[in-house]
Amino acid sequence: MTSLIPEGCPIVAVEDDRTGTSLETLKRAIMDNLFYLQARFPSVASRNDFYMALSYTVRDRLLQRWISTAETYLQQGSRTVCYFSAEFLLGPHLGNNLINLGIRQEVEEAVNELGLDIEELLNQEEEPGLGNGGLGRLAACYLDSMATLEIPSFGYGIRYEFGIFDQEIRDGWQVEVTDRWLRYGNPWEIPRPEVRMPVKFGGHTRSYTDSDGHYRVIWDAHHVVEGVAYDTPILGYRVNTANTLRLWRAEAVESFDFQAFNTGNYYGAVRDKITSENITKVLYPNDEPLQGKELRLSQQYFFSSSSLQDMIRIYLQHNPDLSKFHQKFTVQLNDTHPAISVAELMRLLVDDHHLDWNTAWNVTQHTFAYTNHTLLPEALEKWPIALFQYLLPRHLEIIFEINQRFLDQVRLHYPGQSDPLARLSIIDESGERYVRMANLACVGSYAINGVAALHTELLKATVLHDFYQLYPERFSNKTNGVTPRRWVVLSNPGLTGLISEQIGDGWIKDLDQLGQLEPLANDHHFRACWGKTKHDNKVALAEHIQAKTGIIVDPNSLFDIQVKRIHEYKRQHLNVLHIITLYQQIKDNPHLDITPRTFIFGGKAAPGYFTAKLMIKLITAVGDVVNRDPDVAGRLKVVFLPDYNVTFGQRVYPAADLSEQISTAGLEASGTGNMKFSMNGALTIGTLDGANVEIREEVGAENFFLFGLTTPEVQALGAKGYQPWDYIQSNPQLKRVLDLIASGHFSHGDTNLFQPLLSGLWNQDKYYLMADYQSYIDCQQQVSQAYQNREQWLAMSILNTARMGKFSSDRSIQDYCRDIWHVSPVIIKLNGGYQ
Ligand code: Z15
Repeated sequence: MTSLIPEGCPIVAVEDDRTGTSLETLKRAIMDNLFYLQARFPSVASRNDFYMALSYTVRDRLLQRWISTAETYLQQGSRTVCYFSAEFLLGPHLGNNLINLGIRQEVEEAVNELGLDIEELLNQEEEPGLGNGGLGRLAACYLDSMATLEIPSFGYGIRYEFGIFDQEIRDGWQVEVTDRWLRYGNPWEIPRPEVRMPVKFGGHTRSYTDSDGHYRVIWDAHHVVEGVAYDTPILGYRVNTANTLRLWRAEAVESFDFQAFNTGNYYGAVRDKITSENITKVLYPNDEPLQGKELRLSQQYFFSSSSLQDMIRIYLQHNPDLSKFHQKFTVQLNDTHPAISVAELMRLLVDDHHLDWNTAWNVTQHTFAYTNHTLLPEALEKWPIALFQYLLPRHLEIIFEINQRFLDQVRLHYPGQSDPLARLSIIDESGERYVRMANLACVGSYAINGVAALHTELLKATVLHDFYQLYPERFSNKTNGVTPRRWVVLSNPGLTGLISEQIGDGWIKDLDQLGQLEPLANDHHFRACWGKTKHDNKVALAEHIQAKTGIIVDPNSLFDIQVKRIHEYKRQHLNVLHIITLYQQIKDNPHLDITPRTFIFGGKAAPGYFTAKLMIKLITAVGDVVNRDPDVAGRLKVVFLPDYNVTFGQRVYPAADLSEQISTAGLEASGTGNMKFSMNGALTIGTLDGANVEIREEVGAENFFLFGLTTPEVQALGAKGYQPWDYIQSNPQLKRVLDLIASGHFSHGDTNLFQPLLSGLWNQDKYYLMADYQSYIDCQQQVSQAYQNREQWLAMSILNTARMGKFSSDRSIQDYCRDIWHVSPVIIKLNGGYQ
């Protein structure tokens, strides 16, 4: 191994202050960083100064591993996975890095001795909210697992200056506030101002034939932006592997024909700078997006191009021959957001590096693999041809060429048939012409996968059916998973201690070992300990709720929780119909013996999604009435916790008794919150949708509360002509619930407020709430009864956790490595500080 230290240079003992973990060293390092990085002394230092000093201290201990990792990958030329994602919803770093380094205890002591409180410092961190929901959080769990499994890998994405908005609730309505997460600095990122990639936009193409007779295309862009790299180390759990998440920030290139374009036009030049830097300003706040905006396509192209150029640069340092690029790198496309990469890699190889088309196509096609995350038709991305022509003229030509060659193949497969051709074409020509990004991704990838068994089957049967007919061998399922490090060890230390006392701590890296808990489900003493842990977590959440909302909740009540993006297909309003049903039962009979429940909601609505915002208003409005009604006498409480994010998720999953996973069957691709709840011992009430199907298979039908129509039943009902009215008319209880909302009971007499929601349910009820209502209510009744039998409930809770091994993201990543990526672990040896 080559040393970074020049020959003969004495190695001084500095490594101890940067790498050591003894109490004294940690204390000294924190104070040193406070002085020399924050320029503060203790009596004037703010809590944030101490947070920064501590974070730099922890970061130093990562850097040693990070550098060894980079050196080892470089030397071994290891085959590497690049995970391309427009979103990485990481959550706070500090706590996670302490866990993965294994120095949580030592640091807590050091901090105490300095007169500080570790919890306060942990709470100081602004989480990087560089994602909307499930898709971005999945990417973050996968980075954790790839590092823990010692897989050579990079994450590539966008460094948004403003991540997902902060949500405030005013008068029961969502209000969006800018997320200024970088305001006080980010100690976890390392800017790499020397790693910059030019990214072109707009303009025109021209062609010529070079002296060797090759046809060449030149793209004369209208303007150029530079992608600048910002790196964040991603440490695995108790290993030396620290991989890199490289996020790109857009900067203006002032030199670009500055004179010609801007002579005497200083303002114009500065305006151009602003336009360039706009590209990475803000995350589009739509989960399952509905919007096709120019800036969004610019973001997608910007990070795809920067990342591919970076990979080519790295590759060429050691391998001259780009025709073997796909042997060193594989790229996972997280949804179609980076699918423009297919055309961009072709452009880079053909136009910039002069590979012939067929060789370039062979490389491209063997580089990419595509994950689909949704079946919702409105979420399948397509871009108007005119926008493409204007923004990415060369890519449009390349896409036409790819399409022509592809359709020639298809014609051989379907002689004389035009329908399959029209459906498979990358260009939608049924009306205004569009580029279909999912089609581009399928044509340009060697592997295509869905994110849960049911989802993959539905993909093959519906949205990607034609591609499945053509390329069955490309399709496979990779059921999602979540990292037990963040979602159990970090967020639920009580449960972690209890489990490890019984079965050791091997489960943290091998979650199937939780199976050893199964016999303990029958152990009365263990059940009691399990129950106490849950209760402690509920008390902690109750305190948090009171601090944030002023609402007092009873930790002995059943904590019934639904946290996720607000969307009609996820059916938070079905949950509300249950609450109102119980409320009416109490009003009819105030002495009714019911299981006390606390209903907790959290989640953001896309700012332009009116119905979702109205659903939030409905939840808060029902809460306002129910929480105050003396007849209810505290037996029902409804809480909407503002600003649901990763940090709050960490408080919520450990405290849940019941997990609400109630989407219309066939619409939630997988879900991952469902897994976090079960791992922490919550029982699920759910439909046969997404990963719920597999969760129920694993935990056993007797430990899962199932209700609702199945996917085929939903489809059949839709086909025969669904009439929500039939269900309302024949169900007086349901009708009363709807009428109570309509009467203005929850809106100070305003009978208009909730009309848009109600008329949606009466008229089309796109998500089948009316059809599933009674089944849901009956199932909730079983939940209430089951909760009364505490011993039985605890046994079911233990079995849920014990049987969650499959849903570790380590299992998902092993599946990807084995079936798609064909990469293997590379063990990193530590070489001390500088060596
Ligand atoms: C998103 O968060 C998901 C799908 C999408 O197409 C977009 Cl744009 C965002 C979610 C799915 O809704 C969810 O079911 C799945 O668990 C998650 O992706 C990760 O696969």
